[in-house]
Amino acid sequence: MPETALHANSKVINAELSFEDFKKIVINDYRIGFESRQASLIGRREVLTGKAKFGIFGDGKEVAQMAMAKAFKKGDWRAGYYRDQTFMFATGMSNLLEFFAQLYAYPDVEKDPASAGRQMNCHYATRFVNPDGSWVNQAETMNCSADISTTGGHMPRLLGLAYASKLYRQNKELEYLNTFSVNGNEVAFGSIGNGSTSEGLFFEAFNAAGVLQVPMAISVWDDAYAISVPAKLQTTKEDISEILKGFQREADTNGYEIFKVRGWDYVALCETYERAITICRNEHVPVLIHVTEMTQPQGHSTSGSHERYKTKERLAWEDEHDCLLQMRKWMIASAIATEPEMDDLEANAKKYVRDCQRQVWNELCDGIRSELNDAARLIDKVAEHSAVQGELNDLVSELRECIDPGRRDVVAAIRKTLRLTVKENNLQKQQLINWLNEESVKNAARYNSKLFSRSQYSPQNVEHVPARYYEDSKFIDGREVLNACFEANFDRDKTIVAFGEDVGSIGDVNQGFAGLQGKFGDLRITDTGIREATIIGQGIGLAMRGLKPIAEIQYLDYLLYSINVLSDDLATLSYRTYGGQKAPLIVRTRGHRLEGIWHSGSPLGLILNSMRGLHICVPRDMTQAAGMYNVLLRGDEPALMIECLNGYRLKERLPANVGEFTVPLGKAEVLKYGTDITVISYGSTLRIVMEAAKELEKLGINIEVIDPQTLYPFDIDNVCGTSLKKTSKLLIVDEDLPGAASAYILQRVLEAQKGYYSLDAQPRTLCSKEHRPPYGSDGDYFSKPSFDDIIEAVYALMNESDPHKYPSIY
Ligand SMILES: Cc1ncc(C[n+]2csc(CCOP(=O)(O)OP(=O)(O)O)c2C)c(N)n1
Ligand SMILES: [Mg+2]
Repeated sequence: MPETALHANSKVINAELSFEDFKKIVINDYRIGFESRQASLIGRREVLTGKAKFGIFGDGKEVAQMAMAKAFKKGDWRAGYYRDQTFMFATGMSNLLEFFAQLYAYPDVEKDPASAGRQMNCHYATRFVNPDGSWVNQAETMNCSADISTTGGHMPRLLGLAYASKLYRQNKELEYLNTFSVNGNEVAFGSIGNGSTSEGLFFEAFNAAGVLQVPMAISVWDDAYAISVPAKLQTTKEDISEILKGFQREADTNGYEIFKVRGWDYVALCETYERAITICRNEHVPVLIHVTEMTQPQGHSTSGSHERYKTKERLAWEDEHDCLLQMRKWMIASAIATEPEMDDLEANAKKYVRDCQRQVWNELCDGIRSELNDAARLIDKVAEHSAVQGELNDLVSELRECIDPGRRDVVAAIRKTLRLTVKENNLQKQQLINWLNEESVKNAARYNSKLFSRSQYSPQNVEHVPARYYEDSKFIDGREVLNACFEANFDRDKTIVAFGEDVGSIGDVNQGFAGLQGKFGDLRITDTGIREATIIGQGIGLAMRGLKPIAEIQYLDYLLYSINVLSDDLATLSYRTYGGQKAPLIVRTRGHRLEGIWHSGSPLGLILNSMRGLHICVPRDMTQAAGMYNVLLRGDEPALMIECLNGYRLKERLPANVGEFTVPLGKAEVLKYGTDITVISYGSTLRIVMEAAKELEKLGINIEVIDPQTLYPFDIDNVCGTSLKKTSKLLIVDEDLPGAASAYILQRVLEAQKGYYSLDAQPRTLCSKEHRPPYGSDGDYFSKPSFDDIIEAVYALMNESDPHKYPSIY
């Protein structure tokens, strides 16, 4: 029996609520919890019998989630993890049909609105972007940001979702955005497992929310384990709320309200959530609700069994403290329901969940069966006139006998048919090919689409406006060009905010935002702590909630401290929700050559390989950067902007339309026309390439220099490939490691643009050394492509093709 009896003054029994009404509410809660449990039990069976691939469920966590759901309102947000099915059912943000659809990887957004079959089961999301790319009215809906599988990986985003409420409450200029917020009265609910609180991201986000004082309610579901690893090996004192006590706010400090409650105590849970969320919502104070004594009736996931690592005593304790069992006992003891009534409810719930499961499975199978039958009929027709009729008949029989066929079985059978009949002039084959082509389009939409929004609001659709200069246009420092661009955009669009280390008061370390905090206020241009991962998360949350954030990472070298968030969360967002969510965040940073192991990084290979789903902008100067910002600030897709660290004080001409002109993404530019060699480079090295080009002319060599400007997308008009047709020789000058970004560029130019067919010499890359560049100018000279290196690399190519005209230098 729960120790917590129903207190006479309990808020669960509201004075205005009759006992009958109260009973109905409790019984309904129990029904939701029990259905959720059945879903877990059936779900596990579906995996073990092979219909689903993997299962991880929320059994043992049901009661706390019903209580949490009671405090969750329209306009609120969730960022949580895979245990939250009961909460999702109780709020109506998901249901049993969707639960099973995702379990079976049903690739249909109507069936699995969270991910269209792309995510593992129990990865939740609501759709807050309409099919035309516009936002839904988030103030009128309950909102769930899309889960990711990395435990703790959602914490930075949770911070951002909560921070948006602070901006909506405090910045009166945003009041008109009432489809995103009602005066910032929303709470961002987070959930995390006890084990995952060991992650750095948890602590970083936890501290930041305490500093920022945002309405973030973080629930820790504590079942004393993280797969097999017990609390003793996870958490100091085995108790997360105990060790976080220093965050408790006091009369004259900021901080948290911290609550601790047992996961099987329905009444205490309801009371705790009501109290905690009221404080969080009204006072904009983050709260921690540590829910202890939770269980895992089926163990961690379908990957193993917990009998392997839990003692008999622990397993017996878990049986006894199963939250639904405890709630049931309490309901009977409190005369809320009789035992037969409970039996009845449970029997109905079991049947209902089973019916839902069967319905989804049958619908999925019917769809695939009908495709299979189409394909089988077409293969039969090919077989009628084929020399390999027997083999084809066997293939069709095998296909028809498939027990749980997938689309891969259907498509593989067709592809095999085409291979087997490759030398036959069989007229029936064309129908098969046509059918396969049609299915390929559908399968590409199912499995390979929506890496970017590509909606009407995509930066690709932002109108091209050339930069305008007058005769008296001034030459000013590059940083001042950026500063003017930011000022114009902040004036134009009240939703734009910028934040990062040293961005606020001094206007960033290179003064791109200098003076702008004074003009636009510290809610729009804001300093943050040193916490790269949550700076990105802050941006993701704001961007999801209709604001236009520029999140600054002080130097490119420090992007690594946020790469998990960029790669796992931001880059996958559109894809993993099938375009149902977006976060048009601009990540601003500066990099390439300066001096020192952590101040001269250019790890574009790493970035390109981990951030597909973001535009990667590598402008050669601040004017080009400004033109790209003008595009991105008007678009709805995320991007990383890498400014040239050594370019802020170089003189550039200020465009008259500095806040409006655009540099389209993916448009390569020929900086110098030439005939002998195509040289592709980007960012800071371009200046050196251009100097080298002058010297090379003295040696009788005329190079063509191309700046792709963005590495993703890369040169969409094939400027590089076209240049190669003229020069037939290729050199890539890249500050990244050998075989890193340059390998990517080679793939784009030689394979995608078919540049290979234009070559008459081996393509070359000139990169940095494999170590990071040491400090000092000599370190730079001997580590990164230098003026001399470029000249010699170009010359060597010419020497190779005509040693008489270009005799060897050495
Ligand atoms: C970053 C990361 N590391 C490891 C894993 C593998 N993993 C998945 S669940 C899990 C245990 C999580 O335990 P806990 O946070 O206590 O949550 P519970 O499953 O117990 O509710 C681990 C280690 C992961 N998904 N992500
Ligand atoms: Mg756990």
